[in-house]
Amino acid sequence: MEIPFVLDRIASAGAAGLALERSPELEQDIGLCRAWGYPVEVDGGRARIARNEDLLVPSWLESEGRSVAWKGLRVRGFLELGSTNDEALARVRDGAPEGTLIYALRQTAGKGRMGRKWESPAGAGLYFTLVLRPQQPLGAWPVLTHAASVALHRALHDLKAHRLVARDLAPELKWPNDVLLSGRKVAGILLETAVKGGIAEAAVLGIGLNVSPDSVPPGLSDLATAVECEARAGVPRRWLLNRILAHFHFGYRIFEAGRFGDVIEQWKACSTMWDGVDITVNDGERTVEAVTCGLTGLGALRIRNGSGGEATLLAGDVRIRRR
Ligand code: BT5
Repeated sequence: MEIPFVLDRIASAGAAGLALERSPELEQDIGLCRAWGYPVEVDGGRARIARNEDLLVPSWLESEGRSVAWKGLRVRGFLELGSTNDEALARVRDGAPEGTLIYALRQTAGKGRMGRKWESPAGAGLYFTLVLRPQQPLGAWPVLTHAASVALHRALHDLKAHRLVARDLAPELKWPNDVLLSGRKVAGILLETAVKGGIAEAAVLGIGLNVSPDSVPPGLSDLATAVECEARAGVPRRWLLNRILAHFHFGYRIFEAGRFGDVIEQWKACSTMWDGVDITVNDGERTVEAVTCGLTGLGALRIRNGSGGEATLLAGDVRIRRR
């Protein structure tokens, strides 16, 4: 269900507020916005919403995102969706341009890789997907996951640099698509390709980031964490999303310039697990023990097994073995 349009109208009216022509539909829409956490005030026949850095209002995100980076940003906000990636794929089929951003306050069927689930409770995290129409060859598109990981890493660093939190969160990247805080997963990335007539026409880049403690799946507290758990402070979601978009835009320009190796070097600078680390790797079929020995120029993981044989992994699940 899309966020009622009246929220954007109220948000755009600023402190003066929006003069209301009262109707049952309008009352219902304002009630819905409030129920989903938007503190709309109605006073003297005018509706207002106080601006802060946390609220995910489509028009605010669109104007802020356009001013920092994505000139063509088009934001569609949903209270609830199955999956923002699925919505983005559907919109690609209808011709959605690059820079279309879909976000939801809650996902009921958030997707991980290989048919897994991404738990996405209401208002607790950031769940969003960006439509991209890369000009680079399809074989290089996986590098977009690395660019997104770097963007998340930098945005999390910014929290301390901009004094929004007192603690350095020390984010760490784990191949291929995880962002960790204190060794636990705080964000995941799902890159999917939209194919039309056998030709890849767009990439949809989905990101799930746990922000408040409620976003950590109850059964996964050993493996997962949230930004606010690590920061021990409240963290404004829209500010964070804007930082992620700005950093990703920077990385995407490097990608579109064909400088894939530069993106991979940036990724390596944010991770300690890509060289000389004992891992267990599952490639979907079997699990083996190995040692990491670098990344290829397109971000595939090089590994060496116990008998000295080397292999290159394009996808898979990696666990770090502590000696
Ligand atoms: C991922 O998959 O990490 C990709 C997650 C991408 C989610 C975003 S949200 C917006 C967009 N729309 C979508 O539908 N998806 C994207 P994978 O590496 O396969 O990890 C999935 C595994 O992470 C699950 O099997 C759980 O073990 C764990 N997990 C599920 N929910 C989690 C959460 N909220 N926080 C941390 N771990 C979680």
